[in-house]
Amino acid sequence: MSRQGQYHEINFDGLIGPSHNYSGLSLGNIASANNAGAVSAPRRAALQGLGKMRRMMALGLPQGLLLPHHRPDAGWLRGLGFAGDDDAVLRAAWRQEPALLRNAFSASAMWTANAATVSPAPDTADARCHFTVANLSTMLHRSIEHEQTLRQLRLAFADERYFAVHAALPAGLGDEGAANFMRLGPSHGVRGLELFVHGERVAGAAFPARQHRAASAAVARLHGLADPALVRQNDAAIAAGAFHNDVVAVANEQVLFTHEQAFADREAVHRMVMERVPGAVIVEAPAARIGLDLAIRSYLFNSQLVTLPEGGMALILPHEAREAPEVWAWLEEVREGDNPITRLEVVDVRESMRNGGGPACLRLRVAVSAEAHAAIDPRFLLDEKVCDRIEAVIEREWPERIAPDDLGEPDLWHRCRSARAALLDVLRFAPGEL
Ligand code: SUG
Repeated sequence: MSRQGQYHEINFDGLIGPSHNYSGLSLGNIASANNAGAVSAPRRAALQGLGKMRRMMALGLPQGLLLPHHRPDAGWLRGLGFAGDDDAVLRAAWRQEPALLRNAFSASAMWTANAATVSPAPDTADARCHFTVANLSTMLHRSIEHEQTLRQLRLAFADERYFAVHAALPAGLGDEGAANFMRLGPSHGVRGLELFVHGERVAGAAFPARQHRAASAAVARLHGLADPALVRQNDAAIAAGAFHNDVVAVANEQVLFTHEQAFADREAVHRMVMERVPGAVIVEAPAARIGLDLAIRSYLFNSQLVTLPEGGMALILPHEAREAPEVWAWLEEVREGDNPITRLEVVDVRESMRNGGGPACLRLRVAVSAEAHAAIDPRFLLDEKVCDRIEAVIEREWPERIAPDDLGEPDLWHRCRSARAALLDVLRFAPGEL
């Protein structure tokens, strides 16, 4: 097994696409429902996302990116029987089935925590880093993503000496990727405990359980994990709007940062973590101090918990957590307390937040050795110069605002297409490569 010091984590953020809008497509996602029909600001959204990536780099952390998908996806609509060239397809869909066009328009691929589940090499039977693309089959607009995600991941992580990228599971098994997955271990470079969190169908429940147990088990088998843990999410958390587990818990190395009501059997999860993770630290928000509703409104658990190069860990939190006084007071106690969290960093990702996507939703974590890092397609890795180039494209090409009725406008369709093409060009992807 590789030595632990050589391993580090790269966060691959989804760049927020030019079609970002508020269509209220996600049942069980309260922010998405509350903002349905609002006017979005794609340019501001993408700049906020890029700003977060720059903040991570300023902390000395490597940063990657995944690209917006082709939207509106006329090809998908063609598969639903609309015919002709792209404009004809989109026009007919808008006239006959506007709900389908809204699905084909979604920029939801930005939330790359849902792109795939990733098991780093120290955990897997063949000592390669394994990815399984998430099928996202519970939500129609998200079920469109997996083909383009697979293409990107197979390109970025093409080197089969280090990486294995599995296609999405069959649609009947709901799989939402790393948003329902945590890895705990003394460091990124030694075998860890991989914890898969699923929901169960509950009669009469208002919201769906998006991650199915059988899907988690299949991913664990595909990745060749020795002893994965399959843990049930608390029904009350799903009912309160925690449509993914990463809305109520996040882990990094030996630390589990969680809400008291995240899991169906809290004691069993805590016991397992303490037994199986050397030096484990559980930082838990008591429900009496931070109720589930407040946790979900402020998204404090949808923060990125990252190891800092100088030692210690930082929580990368959304502004909404800073603005809730009870939440911030508790977070300050955590920072001062006896645990590895030494820094609280607040980022503005409000445009994404209004669709239920906080800092942690916007990134896919990939822990790699130095050699595996060097084998990643460099076009998916960022430095300040590349960020500058991306920023210029966003400023020039991304729409400033999208109102609900704009989705039927050919000008917007063309603009979304040409903006993405300009981005791919600047990042040196050949036309048709993605
Ligand atoms: O799947 N929102 C996303 C938010 C995903 C958040 N990801 C994590 N928790 N990791 C979702 O519900 C809203 C789209 C709309 O309503 O237009 C949306 O898809």
